[in-house]
Amino acid sequence: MLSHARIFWQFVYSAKTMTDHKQTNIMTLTRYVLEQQRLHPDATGDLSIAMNAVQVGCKFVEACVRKARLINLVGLAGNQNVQGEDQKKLDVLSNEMFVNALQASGKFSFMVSEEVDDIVVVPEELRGKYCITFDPLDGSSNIDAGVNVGTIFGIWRLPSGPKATVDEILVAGSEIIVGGYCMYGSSCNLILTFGNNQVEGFTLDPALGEFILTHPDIKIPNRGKIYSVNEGNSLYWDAATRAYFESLKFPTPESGRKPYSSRYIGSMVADVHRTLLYGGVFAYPSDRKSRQGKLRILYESFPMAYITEQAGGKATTGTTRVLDLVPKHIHDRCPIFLGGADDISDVEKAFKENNNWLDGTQQ
Ligand code: FDP
Repeated sequence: MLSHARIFWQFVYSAKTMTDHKQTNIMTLTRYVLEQQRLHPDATGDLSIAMNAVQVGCKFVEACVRKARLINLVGLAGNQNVQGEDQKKLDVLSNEMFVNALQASGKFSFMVSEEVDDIVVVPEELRGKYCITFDPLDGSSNIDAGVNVGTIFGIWRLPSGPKATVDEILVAGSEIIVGGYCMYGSSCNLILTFGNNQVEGFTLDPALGEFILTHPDIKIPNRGKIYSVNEGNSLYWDAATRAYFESLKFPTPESGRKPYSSRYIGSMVADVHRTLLYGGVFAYPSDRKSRQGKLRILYESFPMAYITEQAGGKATTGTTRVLDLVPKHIHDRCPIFLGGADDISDVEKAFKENNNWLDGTQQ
């Protein structure tokens, strides 16, 4: 979309116009996807159909999250409610919904879900040219407390199309073609990039049941004022990680900076969303207990790193660009620092100058 058109949409979709429904020319997510399709005259429309399935999955999860407490969707899978009926944990239910919707679209051959141990192989008659990786309900340990949770997804084109074999899934993150997440919070926001240095944010209008473009062309500030990390792990950090966070909390007089504020929700989608909008750094570094950090490469780190880069930011393990990683197994993890370009350059510098678990200098 052209930049003057962006300004137009930003103006049109103020919170007021969303609620009063007087606008008759609105940029829904479906319309946006179709416009992107039109920019590529050779496009088959497959990706648009695939995105429709993702959208349906997100709307379903949003509806469930909203009423989870009321209809016994919180708690552990395997529990029974007072009527003696089996309860389905919200993340199990979300996974089932996504798998069914994505499979039915006929556009995917493989799916990798946080909730499923093995690759989900789509039956031959429904196979398509894409692979999707997703975490249907990320941050679910927060769900009982009503904290924001989200769905994260990444889409890859399979070089051999519907005839692809599973080894085509484990490729570098830079091969990703769509990255997105949907945050279920005080409002439901879907953030999406197809590349081209464009990241767009949509908000679900519950009355219309449509995602409306509300945050066009998101750009992450080069430098922020907030850091977001689980400091409870700091005992186990390496010297590089400690040095970096110390530099944010105790800036030198020469830097001319004030100490950064700390914000950590403990739900990746919510922490990344804030970082994207306000700037700063979100991190889940490696530590002595978990040398590969906690977050999963295929369906957490890759999509979030892609979104961050397309918004003008950077994502690193400390020593390597996240999107240069090639996972060996579908549920592999990696350390991650993502945020504004200047903030992440400081992380890279700290790792060059200090011992760390990643290059083996810290033992
Ligand atoms: P959760 O365990 O609640 O599903 O990878 C999952 C995740 O949440 C991320 O969303 C979040 O950033 C991270 O784990 C939080 O981990 P800690 O509790 O160890 O800080």
